[in-house]
Amino acid sequence: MSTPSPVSITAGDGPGQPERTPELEELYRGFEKELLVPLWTEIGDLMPHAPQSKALPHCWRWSDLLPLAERAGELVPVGRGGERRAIALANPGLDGRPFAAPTLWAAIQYLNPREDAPVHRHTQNAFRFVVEGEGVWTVVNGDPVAMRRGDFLPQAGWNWHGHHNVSSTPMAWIDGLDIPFQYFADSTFFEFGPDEVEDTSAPDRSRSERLWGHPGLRPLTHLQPTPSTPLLAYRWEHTDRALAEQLALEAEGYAATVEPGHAAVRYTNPTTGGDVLPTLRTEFHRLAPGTETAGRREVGSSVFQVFEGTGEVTVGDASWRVEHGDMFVVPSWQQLTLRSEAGLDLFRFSDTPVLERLHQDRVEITPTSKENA
Ligand code: GTQ
Ligand code: FE2
Repeated sequence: MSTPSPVSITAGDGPGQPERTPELEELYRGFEKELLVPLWTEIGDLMPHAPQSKALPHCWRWSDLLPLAERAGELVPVGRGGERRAIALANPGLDGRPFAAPTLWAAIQYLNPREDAPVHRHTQNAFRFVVEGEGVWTVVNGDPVAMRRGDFLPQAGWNWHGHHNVSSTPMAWIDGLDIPFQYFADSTFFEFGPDEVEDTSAPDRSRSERLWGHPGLRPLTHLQPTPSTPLLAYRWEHTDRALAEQLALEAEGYAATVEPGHAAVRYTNPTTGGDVLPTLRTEFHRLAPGTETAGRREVGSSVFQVFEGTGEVTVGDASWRVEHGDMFVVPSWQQLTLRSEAGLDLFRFSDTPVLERLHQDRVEITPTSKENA
């Protein structure tokens, strides 16, 4: 008996479809046997008029994520093989795969007091964002980097890294990686390092911050651009102040925000001014109280985490009231509108650098109804 063909062709009835005759069915069975697929039965799915993401808008609540991560902290050890106590957000439109969007991995990771996540490296680009807590140092190529509330910690592909909780309290944070993109591109390599994080010191500032963390100042020993940022921590105090100053300048009569009441910054690579990582764009957005953004849709996917405040988020046909820690996904070409109540702080990451480099980026802004009226 021959193995069944993985190809299955369904005759359609729409425009441009041939008449369904026994001869046609026989032709289609011939295609299936020879592993051939005609364009005319697939064109609507493969070449839509605009992106039709299989991913769905979805919001994961911090009040659901954190208790489950805590329970995993009780039941699941961290060690060689499993590597990380990281729990990925699985988009409901993507067949249960651990992908928040077709290109993006987003996870909550959890470390108990004095626990070590073993050293490894991989081609996938990664970052951590800390919505609350402290006590973990991520050790990147031997450089221990403190992780504290509001900090953004990029970690480019192929750098050795492990995490170490030096404190007496557990800590949770979120990870973003380009795992799905590299999975579909078949570009992934992975290596184990030592089983234990070697440098368990806990310096206040990493060597990378001591070299690179001075605004507008570049060491003359490092003038070559690097594809990923050499700065391993972007501290909350800087992000917070940059956003506060944008809103203050706007209030003082300078048009310093991206739109009224909406301040935003992008984390950048100090050697290029471009994105911190080759495949991931990361930003922080702050809406002043009672602000509504214009509707925005763009090619590519993004994931947000609410840092502080409350508001209402609309993505395509979905709408949620969001608060601290909640995470939501905006699939490609779905319109996003944000409304703050008493203010809203949001961390965002997206696959935009990939799309820009391939010249597939596109953005469409729809003014809010208030401005229309
Ligand atoms: O912390 O090194 O969420 O390698 C997924 C893969 C975290 C990590 C994730 C990883 C890591
Ligand atoms: Fe990793």
